[in-house]
Amino acid sequence: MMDFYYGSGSPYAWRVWLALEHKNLQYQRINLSFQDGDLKKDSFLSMNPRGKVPVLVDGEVTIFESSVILEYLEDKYPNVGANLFPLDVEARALSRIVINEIDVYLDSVSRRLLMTTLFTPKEKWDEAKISRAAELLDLELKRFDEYFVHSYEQKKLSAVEFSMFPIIALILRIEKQKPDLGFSRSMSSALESWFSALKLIPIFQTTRPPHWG
Ligand SMILES: N[C@@H](CCC(=O)N[C@@H](CS)C(=O)NCC(=O)O)C(=O)O
Repeated sequence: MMDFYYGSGSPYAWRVWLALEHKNLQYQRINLSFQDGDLKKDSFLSMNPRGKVPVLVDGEVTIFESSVILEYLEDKYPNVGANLFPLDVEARALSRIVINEIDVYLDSVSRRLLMTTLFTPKEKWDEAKISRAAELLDLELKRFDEYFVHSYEQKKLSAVEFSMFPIIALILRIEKQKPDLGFSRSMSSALESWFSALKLIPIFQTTRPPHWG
């Protein structure tokens, strides 16, 4: 049985949880507390020296970095449950490109919005910084529009959807705290249809962080 270390509300841990469910693998979920400093304890740092979730322990092997965990699960358990990546080599490379773009480009702008809003006390919010972060995020998301259309039309459920969905859910959660962000109003129809369709699928509902409501 694998041990899956996560923290509730982490979009990167959420993607791994979705993948474990999608592949129907047996695992034990270990919920760590950010507030209690669980991620900075020696026992956890010995698994991931960066002190970040998710971490997956599978027998003798310890893996961190969520996108690598997704690849590991697919490589190690290719015939268990549903696939996380297309079998075709070219299509697989295209999936990896999108996940890499999420991790490198979308991650940095979504973190910028997170840091200037949820991770800053409300009385210290700097409206100019928040608008700039929202603007950059909007621009970055537009780059994925073609993928949203394709995924929606093909009814795709793969590592790419599992990587992107938690980030969009987090952005919408930020907007709940700051409704004038207007993110849901400016969402492209491609993104909106894609997100609304995935939201109805049971694994996206059962794995949603409970404190997000
Ligand atoms: N690139 C990493 C990002 C992981 C990450 O940033 N995890 C955050 C939660 S979303 C974390 O554990 N933060 C705790 C900290 O930095 O102290 C991955 O994909 O696994």
